Amino acid sequence: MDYLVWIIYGDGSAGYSLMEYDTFVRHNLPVISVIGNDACWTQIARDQIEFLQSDCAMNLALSDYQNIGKAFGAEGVRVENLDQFNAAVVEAKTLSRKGTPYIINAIIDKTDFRKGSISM
Ligand SMILES: Cc1ncc(C[n+]2csc(CCOP(=O)(O)OP(=O)(O)O)c2C)c(N)n1
Ligand SMILES: [Mg+2]
Repeated sequence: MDYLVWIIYGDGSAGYSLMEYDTFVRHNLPVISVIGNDACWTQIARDQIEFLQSDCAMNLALSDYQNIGKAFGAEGVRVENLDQFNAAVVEAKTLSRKGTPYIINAIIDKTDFRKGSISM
C-alpha cells in the first residue's frame, strides 16, 4: 500500500464504530486507529456532572479495544507509555502497509484541557 488511513478516536467514540474492522480486514484496508482511552465519555461528563450532578453512564472501563480488531483478523496493542506507543506506531505502519489494519489502544490520563468547549 502506498497510503495509510489514520483514525483518531476517544474510547467512547471507538465503541460506536470498531465493528468497521470487519470491513477493513475483508478488504485489506491500511487503516490505523489510535484510541485515546481515558475510560470515560469525558466531553459529555463535564457538562452532565455540572448540570445534573450525576455521572450516570459516563464512566467506562479501561477496556482492551484492540481485541475487537483481532477478532476480525486485524492486529493491535494496548500501550501505557510513550516508548510502547512509539513502537506500536512502527508496527502499525509496517503491518497496515501489508494490508493488515491495526488498533493502538493508548491508555491516557483524564484531563480538563477542553473544559468550556462546545459539546455536540
Ligand atoms: C454518533 C454520535 N453519538 C453521540 C455523540 C455525542 N457525544 C459527543 S462526545 C461523546 C463521548 C465521547 O467520548 P470519548 O470518545 O471517550 O471522548 P472523550 O470526550 O473521553 O475524549 C458523545 C457520546 C456524538 N458526537 N456522535
Ligand atoms: Mg474518553
